[in-house]
Amino acid sequence: MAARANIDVERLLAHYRAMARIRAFEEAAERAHQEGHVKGAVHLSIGQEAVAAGVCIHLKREDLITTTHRGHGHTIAKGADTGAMLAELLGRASGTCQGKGGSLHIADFSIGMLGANGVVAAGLTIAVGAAHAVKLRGERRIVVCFFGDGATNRGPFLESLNWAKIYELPVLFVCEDNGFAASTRTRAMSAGPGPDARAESLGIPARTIDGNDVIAVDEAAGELVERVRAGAGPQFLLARTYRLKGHTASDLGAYRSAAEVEARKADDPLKRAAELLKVSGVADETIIAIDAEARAEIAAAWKSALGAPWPAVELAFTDVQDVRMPSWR
Ligand SMILES: Cc1ncc(C[n+]2csc(CCOP(=O)(O)OP(=O)(O)O)c2C)c(N)n1
Repeated sequence: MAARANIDVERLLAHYRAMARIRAFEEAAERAHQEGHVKGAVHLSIGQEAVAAGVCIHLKREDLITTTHRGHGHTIAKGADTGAMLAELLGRASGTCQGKGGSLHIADFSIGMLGANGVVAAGLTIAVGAAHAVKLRGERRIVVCFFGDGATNRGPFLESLNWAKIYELPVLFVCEDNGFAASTRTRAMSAGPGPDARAESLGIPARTIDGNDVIAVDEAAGELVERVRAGAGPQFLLARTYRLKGHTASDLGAYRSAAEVEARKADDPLKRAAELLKVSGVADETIIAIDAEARAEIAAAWKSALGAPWPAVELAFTDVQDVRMPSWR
C-alpha cells in the first residue's frame, strides 16, 4: 500500500483501536452463538467496522443513535460497555437490558443509544422522532440513524426522510450498504441510481464514500455532522461496504461464492487501516498490542458474562410492556 499524505496517525490509531474492539466483540458473539450460549439470532458486522468507528468518533455522549439488527459495532463505538453487551446476548441479569432484549434489542440510554431493532427500517422513524423532540426542546444534541440498504426499499425510509426534511431536523442518516439484504443483492432489489439519489430527491444533501476506508468515513461524517450541528437540517451518508460473514451467524451464504468472500477480504477495513498505519511509520508491535488489548477486553467480558446470573423470574414483567394477561404471570 502506498503512503497517504497528511495522515493523522494518532487519529488513525484511535480508529484502529475502535475497530479492533468491535471485531473482537463480533468474534466472541459468533463463538457464543456457535457454542449455544445465545438463544436467537446474531447478526455480525465483521467487515463493516469502519462505518461505526468513522461516524461515532464525531459524536458526544449526549448525541443519540439508532441502529439495526446488525448494531453491535455502532453500540460499541457510541460507548457501550462490552461486558454488559455480551451478557445481554447471553440473556444474563448483568446485560445492557437485564438480559431481556438480546442482540437485536440492545438499548443503552445512558450513552444515547436508543436501540437496535429487529424490524427493518423501524430505527429510521425512531431517529426522526427523537430528532423532532431534540428540536422542539431546543437541545443542542444531534441524532445519527444507522440503517442498511435493504431498509431503503421500505416505506418508513421515505416517510422518515420526508419528515426530517420538512421540519429540518438535526439528524444524520447513515446508510450502510453492505451489498446484501439477507440473501438478496442490493442491486437486484433497488430501482434507480441509489439511496443517495433518493435522499437528494427530497432535498437532503448526500455524500457517497468507500465505507471500508475509515479515513474517508471520518472525513465525510465530520463534514455532515458539523452541518447538522450548525442547524443545516438532515444530511445523508451512503457508505459502501461488504458483509464478510453470513446474514445471521447461522447463514451458510449459498447466495454467494466462497471465492467472492475471499476476494473481498483484501478490502477488510482493519487490514487496510493496519497497512496504512505501517506505511505511515507505525511499528508492527503497536498494532499487535492494540489487537491484544481488544482481545483481552473481550476475554474479560466473556468470562464475566458466562459467570453472570440469570435474571430473577419475579422480574420477568419489570420494564416490559404490561399486557395485563393474568395467565402470563
Ligand atoms: C419489516 C421487516 N421485513 C423483513 C425482515 C427480515 N429481515 C431481517 S434483516 C433483513 C435484511 C435487511 O437488509 P439491510 O437493511 O440491508 O441490512 P443488513 O442485514 O444488510 O445489515 C430482512 C429482510 C425484517 N426483520 N423486518
